[in-house]
Amino acid sequence: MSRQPINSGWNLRATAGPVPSDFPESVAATVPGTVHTDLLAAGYIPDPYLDTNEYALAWIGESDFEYATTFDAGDEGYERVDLVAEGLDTVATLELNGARVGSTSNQHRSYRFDVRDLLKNSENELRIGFASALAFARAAEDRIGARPYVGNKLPYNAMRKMACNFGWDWGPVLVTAGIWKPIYLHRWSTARLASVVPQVTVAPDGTGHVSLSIDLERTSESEVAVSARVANGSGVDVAATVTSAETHVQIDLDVPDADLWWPLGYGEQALYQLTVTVEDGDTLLDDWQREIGFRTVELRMDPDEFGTSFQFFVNGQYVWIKGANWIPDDCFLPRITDADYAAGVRDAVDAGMNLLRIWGGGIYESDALYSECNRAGIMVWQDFLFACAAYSEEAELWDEVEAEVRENVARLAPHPSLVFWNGSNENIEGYYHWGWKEALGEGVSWGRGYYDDLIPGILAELDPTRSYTPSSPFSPNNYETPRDPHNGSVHSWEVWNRQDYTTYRDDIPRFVAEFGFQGPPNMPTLTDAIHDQPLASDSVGVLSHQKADDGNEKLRVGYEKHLPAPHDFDDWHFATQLNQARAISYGIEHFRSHSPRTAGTVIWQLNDCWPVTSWAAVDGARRRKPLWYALRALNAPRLLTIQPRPDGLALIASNDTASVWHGEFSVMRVSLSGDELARDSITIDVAPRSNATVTLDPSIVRPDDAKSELIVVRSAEARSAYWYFVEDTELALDALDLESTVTVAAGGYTVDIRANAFAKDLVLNADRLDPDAVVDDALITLLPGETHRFTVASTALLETEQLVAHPVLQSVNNLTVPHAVSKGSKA
Ligand code: BMA
Repeated sequence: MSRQPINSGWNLRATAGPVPSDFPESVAATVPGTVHTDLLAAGYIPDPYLDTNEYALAWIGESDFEYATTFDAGDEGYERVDLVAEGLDTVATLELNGARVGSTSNQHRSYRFDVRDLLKNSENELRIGFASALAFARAAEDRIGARPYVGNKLPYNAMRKMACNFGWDWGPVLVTAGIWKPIYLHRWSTARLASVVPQVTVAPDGTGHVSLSIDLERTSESEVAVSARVANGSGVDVAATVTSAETHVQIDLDVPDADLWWPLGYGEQALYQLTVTVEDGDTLLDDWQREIGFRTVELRMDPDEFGTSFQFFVNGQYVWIKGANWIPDDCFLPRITDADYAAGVRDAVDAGMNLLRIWGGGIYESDALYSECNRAGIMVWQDFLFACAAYSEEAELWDEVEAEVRENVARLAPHPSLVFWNGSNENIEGYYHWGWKEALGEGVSWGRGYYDDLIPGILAELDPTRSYTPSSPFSPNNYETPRDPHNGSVHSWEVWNRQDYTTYRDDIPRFVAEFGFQGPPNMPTLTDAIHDQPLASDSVGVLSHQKADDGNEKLRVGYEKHLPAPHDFDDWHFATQLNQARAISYGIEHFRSHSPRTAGTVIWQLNDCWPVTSWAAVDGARRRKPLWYALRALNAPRLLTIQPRPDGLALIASNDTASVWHGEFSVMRVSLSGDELARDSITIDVAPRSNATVTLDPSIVRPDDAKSELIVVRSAEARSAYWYFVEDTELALDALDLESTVTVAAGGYTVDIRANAFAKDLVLNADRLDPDAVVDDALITLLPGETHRFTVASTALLETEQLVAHPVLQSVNNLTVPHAVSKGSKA
């Protein structure tokens, strides 16, 4: 067996479409890659992510291209030589030495063609033509019937290509084409592993079980030895061999007393190597290796006093889900490196998360992302790729979906981090609540066949070890009420679209699989991408990097009840980032305080694919926004929050650890000038993995002067909790009055701050001075006399006074009490 990559000598030409007349005869191409990134590397197009370049480059998605290369292929005497394309984007026709090899129309599958008879011993020429995916989608829509979809007028639901490539409410329209995954010649004889699907379970007595379903492709019916082995490099080594002349082989392995894989915060992530080989005598014909882990995972959707639960259990243990939605990390998928995936997972781990949901408008994520999650203890929820649209069930689409689902379930099944499959994103909600049912009428398919029949059928065969829902949101008790907060999961979008974030408290949903609030990217990310003069929230570049319906207006309506109006663009930027963090904090503190009735939150969204104003916690240049720091605090193993309860304000101590939290809390009502007005102390044992609720004393909760007082709860083990009686629009804040000392320290700077007056939500935007600077914390509130040390990691030589000057150092005080307005800039 041998693999010969075909990754060099490629070039690219345009073959049809609205191509500019100066398009070069041929452009050097990178494989794997995309047309856009090749044209960018050749200097032919400007960066699509900058300013309004996206719009000027729309012709690329409307045009046809051809990739070509030549390669030598000696005859190595194998019975079969296959051309394997792991991923083609998307409408491709392949030709080898002038002969047609095949054609494709599904980005989410791999393709294998037997080309032995077409290959020459000397130079071979491979050509892959890519027809415009947009033109294909429009024609497919005519063939299979139009169905409703969201966003731009581009029918992404008529074909199998990453939906958000056609534009989303956080993403540009950049319709790609290209060889997006490796392509190679695979030479083999006798037999090869066509598919290996392990089902990994744990018996009640702790025995780990691996049940392997192995499919072979063969050139002959001779007997081969198929072996499987599970080992962990420290004592465990279990193996079995089956000799067979068949194309299907089943092997079962038991690992007594298996070490378990746990989510982050619950235990170790024990991993084992699973190896499968095929041998013919002494000759190794093929092999396959993956990391696996032993754990049980279960989504319990049980009727209870509140409705129907939606609770994840791992190894029998209830897990409060602290999750985030993950979108494709770059519009140009081949550009995403393993290091990018590692950094993305690090963003989740460092923020104390335990789950990523791979959203259905993107891709079946890469094994690199899953491997990072396996090692870090991040659980993965994978959507099947149907998002915010009705989908035709015509054979043309159905057959592609079937092939794609089989292949990706088999590919992803080994990963222990994968805990849950979900059929679609918002498609049941769309059918019943967005007018599709009425628009489509009776008897027109809309995708239910995929979610109710095709996918669960394939899962029953290939992966019965994981739970499945047909869509998110989903009500297990009633298919037609996916928005019902009492039953199953919800996507909470009334806040952001229509309602103030305080309405999060109106419901106690069972599980929140999406909710979010927008904020702009960090300033260097914004100014690297947008060169408007002057910059303003409504300047042309800023608006073209805001894709949400009425996005800026929703930002304004979202903060105006809570924050004083910003004076200039710098303050607008701070206020909107702050309000994003506030809105989500408000939601999560409420939701977490109701665990396990509410069993988790999955924020929309962790990452961005380009520089944009969006719901992301980490921006498109992987800079952590204030929301990210808020999430880290909200996901802390021990959290204090003050919440209204029927009998008054209550302190909720949330203990997401395995041991009892013996909490001693000091509770104070203080004035903004620092005077203690009432004091109480609470001592309480909070059981492991649970919340304790204590109603606060009336002396604490009744202010003398609501505008100048707050409640503070302190504990040695958790971040302080604050409660204000009025919004910041009314709060009697003074001008920011700090004493600060900046010291050069190993790896950067320390910024010591002492508040002379109450300082609310201090954010040190050090990346405004050094784009690579990273600050250790954000959103710090100080009573008069209190101190805080920020640590700034930076290798740049910074003007130390600037580190503590507006707008690098920001706070709500700056919004309340006008500071000098920066020249030439407006909100
Ligand atoms: C939901 C998601 C995404 C979208 C987000 C914000 O609909 O599933 O489609 O980006 O809300 O609007």
